[in-house]
Amino acid sequence: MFIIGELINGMYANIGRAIKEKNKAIVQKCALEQVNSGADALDVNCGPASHNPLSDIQWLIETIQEVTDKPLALDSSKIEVIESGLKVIKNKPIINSTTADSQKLEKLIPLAKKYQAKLIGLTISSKGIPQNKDQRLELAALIIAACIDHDFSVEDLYLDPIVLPVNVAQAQMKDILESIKEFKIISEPCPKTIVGLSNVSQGTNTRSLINRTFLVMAIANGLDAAILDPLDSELIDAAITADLILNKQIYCNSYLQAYRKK
Ligand code: THG
Repeated sequence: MFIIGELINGMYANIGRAIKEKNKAIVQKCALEQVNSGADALDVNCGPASHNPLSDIQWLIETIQEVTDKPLALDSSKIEVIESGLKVIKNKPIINSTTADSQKLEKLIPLAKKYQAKLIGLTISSKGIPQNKDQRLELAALIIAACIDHDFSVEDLYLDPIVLPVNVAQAQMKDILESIKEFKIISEPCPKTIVGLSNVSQGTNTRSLINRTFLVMAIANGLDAAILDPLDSELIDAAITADLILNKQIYCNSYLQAYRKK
């Protein structure tokens, strides 16, 4: 499981304040804690309150790159913010994200090629969030077709079915999980899959348990990557154990210690 730490997001009060006050220490501590807990990459999002997202994203990236060389996922719905971030990123970037809308695909796929970035494709369009599995697969096929048209490797594409909170979209959970499995059979070579895990538990009072249970079910459906809170050690242990049960790691009595990434 490829783990992208979600905590550098201006939506969190401490990070929002750090961006405003240009407090490097808070951002750098958050980056290192996530990496030391097993994050393979870090999501970077200025948050909805940023007045200067083009410069804020560059400040965040440069601040994080002073303490770690892990890949960074540029998380913004604005193409200009992603483009601004790409200019200062050192290691192989992850673009988070494009939608299935042609005006986004036509700009972001060439940018991903230019910067040799991985690309996250949300199965969403200007018509809104899909209501079922078929709509998700239709949007996934549009994104894959655009990648093929631009000669962008589908293996560098991570399709995201859009995870919704279980307390508002309970009837869709099964479709979301099945989409993860079926995205893989749309094309050969097949795309990778990713979710924003914490969405599933928003507004509930058993967040950690819901996150952990959904993650294990998604891994059973073939999930490749997740944006999540790596400081939740029970969540990380569940992901390691799910990989073990799927025979991706060799069992030993101390497998948790052995496979926790340092
Ligand atoms: N897919 C992709 N990228 C994404 C998402 C996705 N990026 C953003 C988001 N979804 C993933 N990141 C988060 C980060 C935090 C929370 C949820 C998802 C979260 N935050 C607390 C809340 O809203 O309750 C905030 C708590 C606080 O303010 O302190 O749950 O789906 N590709």
